[in-house]
Amino acid sequence: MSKTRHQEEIEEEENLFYEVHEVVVRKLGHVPIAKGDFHYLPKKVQRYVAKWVQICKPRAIYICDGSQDEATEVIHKLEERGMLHKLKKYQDNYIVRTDPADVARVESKTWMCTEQKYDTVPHVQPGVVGILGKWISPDEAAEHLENYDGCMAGRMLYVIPFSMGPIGSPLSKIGVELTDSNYVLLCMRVMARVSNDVWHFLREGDGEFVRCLHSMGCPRPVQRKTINHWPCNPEKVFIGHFPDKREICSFGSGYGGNSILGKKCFALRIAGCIARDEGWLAEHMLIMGLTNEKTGKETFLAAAFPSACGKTNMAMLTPSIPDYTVRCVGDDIAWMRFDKDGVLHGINPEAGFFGVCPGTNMKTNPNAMLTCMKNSIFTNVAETADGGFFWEGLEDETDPHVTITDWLGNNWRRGQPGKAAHPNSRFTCPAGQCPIIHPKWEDKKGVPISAFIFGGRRPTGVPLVYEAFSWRHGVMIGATVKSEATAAAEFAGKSIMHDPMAMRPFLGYNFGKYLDHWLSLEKPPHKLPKIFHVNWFRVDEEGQFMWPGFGDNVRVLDWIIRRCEGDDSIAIKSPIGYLPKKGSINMDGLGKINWEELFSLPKHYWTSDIEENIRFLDLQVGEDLPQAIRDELAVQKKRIEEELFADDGK
Ligand code: OXD
Ligand code: MN
Repeated sequence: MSKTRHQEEIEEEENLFYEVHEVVVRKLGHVPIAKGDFHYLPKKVQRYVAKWVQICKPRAIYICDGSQDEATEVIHKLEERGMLHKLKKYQDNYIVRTDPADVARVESKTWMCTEQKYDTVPHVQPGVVGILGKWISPDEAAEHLENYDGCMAGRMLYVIPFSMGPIGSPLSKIGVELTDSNYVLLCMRVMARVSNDVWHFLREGDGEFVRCLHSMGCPRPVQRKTINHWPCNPEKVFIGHFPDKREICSFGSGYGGNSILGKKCFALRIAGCIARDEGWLAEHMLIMGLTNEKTGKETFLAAAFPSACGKTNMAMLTPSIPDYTVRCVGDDIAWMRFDKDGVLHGINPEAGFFGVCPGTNMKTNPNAMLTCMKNSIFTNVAETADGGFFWEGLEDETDPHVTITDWLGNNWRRGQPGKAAHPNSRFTCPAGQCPIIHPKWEDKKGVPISAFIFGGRRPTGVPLVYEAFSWRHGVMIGATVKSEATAAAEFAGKSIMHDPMAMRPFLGYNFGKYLDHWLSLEKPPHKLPKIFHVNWFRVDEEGQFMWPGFGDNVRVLDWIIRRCEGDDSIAIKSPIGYLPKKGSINMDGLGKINWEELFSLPKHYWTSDIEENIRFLDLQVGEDLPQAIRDELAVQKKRIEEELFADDGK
């Protein structure tokens, strides 16, 4: 196979480096090392750092070691500057307000850069604007990269060694992030494993690491007025991924998903490409373990939901029935590989939770609340005068007389129009603090996964739960995931959007090839997880939720687990998959639940839904759509036409 331009660039740099190593180090010599020993870094890392130091021109280099002293030093600096302050109600919790122009992932400025366009995006039908991945040519990307010239002038460059996944696990991967934002450093310390040990590991292993460059894009003296001590450059935001080079270059935004590069950029988009090449899966999934209290048997489930559908709530749910103990392995991303016996094992590559605050409270997610009582960072939340955090959903847990300052720094009164906290305000907290964190959450082998669950916010038509007939049918169900739009990205409103496999914003390569990759996993000795679809969000004619959700979702998970154990007596065949037989989900103590409505399949809904799905995939994936998925869609359409009766759904 011929080398891509990116691979050639890497090799060229490599050769050059050995020749000019001394020069590189001498050049660095103009830029003082504020902390750490540059010569101690593996050679490849030295070269990577040297390259960007020469371009970005920081005032000094700070090589992070992950120690507590390091965090204390940075926190003090930021406190002095006024960017961050302590929430004195808790232990070592801090609040940060961003520039209001920098509050979410910017999907319109997030690109994958490959030489061949169709490596990144599918062949959409003529005239169609593709929504599954965004491609940028190397030439266009090069123009954006020009913005890095001098972008760190007057600022410190932090070199952050990190591991996604437990250091040393065969399922883990190493990254090095270069950033001029100390807020990003603080968040990376929570969300990834930042440690000096990474250097040893790189030296002992294959030396491969994902290159992660981040700049706020505000060299000193600043050109743009800094708001809330939050430098950013919204006009020039660029989140570029270079899968051939295993490199990410992020510019202009300090917000989480754009800047904490271990997360969406590395652990989903770049890792997705690595997973395709190496035969594993990097997915937007939580992992949870449920132990049956009677039998002691534990089952691990991985669930994919579009952003802001309550993944964090589900990952650490408090069961409303005593039958199960739930423990959390991860709330957002799963890396999974089949072992030699064909069992799929998953790890959570992250070390922390970066959760949406509004809606989180002691009723909806007590475990998340307890996780973030210390050592956490709160971004764009409101603050109470007694040093607490506040956001929509905490009304009943907050002194009604306390004064509140909203996320913009203004006085805020309950009941006034507008939100106290930004809808995408976040807590960043160490996963290890979660009261129900699984003892194996850092197990290097990972945990065995029995089922995949897809879901979305689907107010109409979609039943509480159904099960795929087969792996292929399940992949088709995943490919047609849809949900109401979210505040986690820049979109507004409540339209239903396609979000295939809950991966739409996080796809690292052509979605048709991604489906091929999933389908290719159906081979010996792989023991494939069963696939389910759930919908906690169906509403009745009055617009009321038909299912209580939250801790009661365990009742649905119980049905799923019994299906995984092979209980055939609890399912009935329907045109869209297996549905629970009436009464097979434990509804004890729930009051009035309208089973018929909750599981109804209105013919008009499913007819237009399947037609819309076929159209969507045809327009958006075109010739790249695997034939197996086309076939699954066609037979599902036929089943809907032939087996659903018009009066089935009221
Ligand atoms: C997130 C998301 O996890 O947007 O932040 O999915
Ligand atoms: Mn997510």
